[in-house]
Amino acid sequence: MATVHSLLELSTEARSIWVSEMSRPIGGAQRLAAVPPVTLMANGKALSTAPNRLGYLAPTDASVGVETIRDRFAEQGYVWLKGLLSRGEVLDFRGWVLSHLAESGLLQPGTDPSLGIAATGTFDRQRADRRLMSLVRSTAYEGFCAQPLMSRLMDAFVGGLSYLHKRKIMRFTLPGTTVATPAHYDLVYLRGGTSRVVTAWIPIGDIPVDMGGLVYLEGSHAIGAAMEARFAKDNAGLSAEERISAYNRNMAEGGWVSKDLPDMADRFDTRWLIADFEAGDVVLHSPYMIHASTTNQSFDGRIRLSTDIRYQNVDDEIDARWANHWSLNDML
Ligand SMILES: O=C(O)CCC(=O)C(=O)O
Ligand SMILES: [Fe+2]
Repeated sequence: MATVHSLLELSTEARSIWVSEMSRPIGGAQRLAAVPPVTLMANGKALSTAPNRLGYLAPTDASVGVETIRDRFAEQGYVWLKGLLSRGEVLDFRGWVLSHLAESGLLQPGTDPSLGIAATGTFDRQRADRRLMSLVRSTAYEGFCAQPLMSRLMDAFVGGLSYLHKRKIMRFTLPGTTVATPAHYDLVYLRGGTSRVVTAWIPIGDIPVDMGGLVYLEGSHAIGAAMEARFAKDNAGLSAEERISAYNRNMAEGGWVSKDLPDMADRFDTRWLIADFEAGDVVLHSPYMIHASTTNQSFDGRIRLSTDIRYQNVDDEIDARWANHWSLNDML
C-alpha cells in the first residue's frame, strides 16, 4: 500500500517532471530572494529563508487578457491577479462579514469591523462557527463570489459557461494562533468529476505575509499531477465511493500531503512562494498545485479572512458531493 509518505519518498517520476518544468524560465520573472518581515511558521516549523527555499509569487496584471492568464496558469500552476476586484467593495464585504461574526466577541470592542482587529480576550468559537455556516449560505456572499467580474473572467477562462460549485469555503484565522492549512492539492477533495477545475482564492482584506496567506510550492503542479496518477493506480481496486475519497486508506489523514512545509521544499528541492496579498486580488490555482498556509502573526492583531471557491466548465462532469453548502463536518 502506498502511503502519502512513501509517495514523497519515491516520487522520482514527479521529480523528473518537475525538473523539466523548472528548467524553463517562468514568465520571465526575476528570481528574488524573499525576505519576510517575520519568521514564517506552519505547524510548529519555521520556513527556511534560503534563496533556494523561499521566493515571491509572480504577480499578473488583471488586465492582461485571458490568453495570457491561461498561459501563465498552465506554466506556473497559479495566476496571482492584482487588483481584479474593487478594493473598496472587498473591504466593505470584509466589514459586513466581520460585523456578522462580531456577536461571538471576536472583534476588539469599539473598532471598525472592516479592520478586523481581534479581541484580546476569549470569544465564543461555537457561535462564530455557526454564524460562518450561515454566512456561506447568504445571498450577499453568493453575490460576492458570482459578481460579474468573476463570472466574466471564469467564463472566458473555462472557454464556455462557468459553473461555481455550491460548496464554497470562507475562513477566518485569528492572530497569534497556530492554525495553518496543511500542504495539499485540491483535486484530492474534488475527484468525483472533471479534473478541469480551477480554484479562486480571494483575500477578503489585505493579507500581508505576516498574516499567513497562502503559500505555493513552486512548480508543484507537476508533482501533484504525478501524485494523482499514482493515487489513481493505487485506488483502482477500491469501491467507487472510496476511490474518490480524500480519506481513503491510501491517503494521509485528512487527505493532505504534508504538514512539514520546510521538509517538502527540501524533498523537492524547490521554494515556497509567498506574497503580500491585497484586497482586490484574486489567485487562481490548478487542482494539482500544492499550497498551504502559514500562521497569522499579524503585527497589528488583524483577523485573516479569505474565501476559496471552485469553478469549472458547466458541461464537464460535476462532482455531486460539492453540490451542497459547506459544513464544518461534511468530511470532504
Ligand atoms: O485559505 C487557506 O488557508 C486554504 C485555502 C485553500 O486550500 C485553497 O484555496 O484551495
Ligand atoms: Fe486548497
